[in-house]
Amino acid sequence: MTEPAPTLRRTIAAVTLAFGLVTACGNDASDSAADPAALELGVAVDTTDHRFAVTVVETTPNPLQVGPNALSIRLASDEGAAVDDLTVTVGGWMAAHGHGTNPAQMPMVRQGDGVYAADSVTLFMPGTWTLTVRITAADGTESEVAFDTTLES
Ligand SMILES: [Cu+2]
Repeated sequence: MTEPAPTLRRTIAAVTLAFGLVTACGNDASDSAADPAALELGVAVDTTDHRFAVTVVETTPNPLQVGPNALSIRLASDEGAAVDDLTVTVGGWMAAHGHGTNPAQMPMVRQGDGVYAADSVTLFMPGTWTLTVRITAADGTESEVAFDTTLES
């Protein structure tokens, strides 16, 4: 038995290392791939104007599915206080296909304690949807936040 030449040993070591990295990444990818359409729950995301913090409370089902979905969110001021006097809508858009939900935006109904809910957001095909929550404050100003989600067929 002859030992592999030093260069070959280095190559083997490099390949083993690379394979290990790929495997580690692959595990991460498959973890998220298991829930391709799951929105991150309980994490506050600022509206683009930083006026409100928007937290997805729950989706039904979770992950989201092709077809009707229920969605609830909590809206807070930038100081963290629940805000209940807002007009809120949600809609979906598929940028890759240039079409959206019908209607484009649908109302989210006030539940109290800053929570607003829509019970039938119909995402009618697999692929990546951008869900946009549009918030109209009592003074008429509009704020927006968007969440991307990819639905499998
Ligand atoms: Cu589409």
